[in-house]
Amino acid sequence: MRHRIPPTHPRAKSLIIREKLVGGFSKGIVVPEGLIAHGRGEAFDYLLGEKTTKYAYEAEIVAVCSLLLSNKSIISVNGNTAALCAKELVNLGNITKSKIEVNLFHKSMARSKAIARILKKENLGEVLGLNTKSRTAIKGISSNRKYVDKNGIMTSDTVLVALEDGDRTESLVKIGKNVISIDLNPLSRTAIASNVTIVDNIVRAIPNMIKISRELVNSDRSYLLRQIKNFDNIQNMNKSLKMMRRGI
Ligand code: PTJ
Repeated sequence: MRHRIPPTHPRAKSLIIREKLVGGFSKGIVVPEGLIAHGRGEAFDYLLGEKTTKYAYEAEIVAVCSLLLSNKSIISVNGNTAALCAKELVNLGNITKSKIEVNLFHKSMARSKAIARILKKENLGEVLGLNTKSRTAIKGISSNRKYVDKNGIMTSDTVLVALEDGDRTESLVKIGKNVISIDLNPLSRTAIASNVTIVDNIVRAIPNMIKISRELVNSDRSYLLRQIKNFDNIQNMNKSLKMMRRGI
């Protein structure tokens, strides 16, 4: 870490997250745009009281049920998510048997390799998204996010995305993927287009989902399906929005 954050500082948690991103930027993992994106997320998080709401937790339960029920689930990793919670993403992937694919908006092979290195350091066996031979493109996406792995996102049934742009989320849903997103902005196109939207900070959402996965991994399929059936994503997002209004 570049700067030591005094643990007694009232904003210590938030400052440590910033330092992680700045560290990720120095190592070539995070793009400058990622720092700006984080600032937007922080503003929404402030309105939530920087806590996981009960609605976000409900969405996290449903997201885990979807991952556990999927035949081929994939966690999509970008610069910010790798810098903030590489270890936890690998952990969640292991428990839910989800593969991990690097997918970047601001694409660069050097950055993909740097992200793959930190995932491997967390003992991830296979990192998808780097092999140009198995690369294919999703139609209808103008950005470099369209490039996905034939053996990963392209042939998956469920995709977990975080800090994502709306274009790819909409396209993934259009081609029949079940999309789970983690996005602090409940008004974003990603949040609106997703099948399950988690309005929470990724640094809280992923550890919560690890805990939930451990609790649910041996549950009956019928129990998992029931949780999904009883969930209304739009209603849940509106409740998060109401909490933010109350925050103001
Ligand atoms: O590493 P790359 O090249 O793939 O680029 C990643 C960024 C983040 C730059 C790119 O995906 C981007 O520009 O994202 P957007 O369109 O700014 O969207 C990011 C969304 O994530 C916004 O709605 C933010 O509110 C939200 N967000 C930011 N930080 C967090 C967050 N959501 C959850 N947890 C956060 N920590």
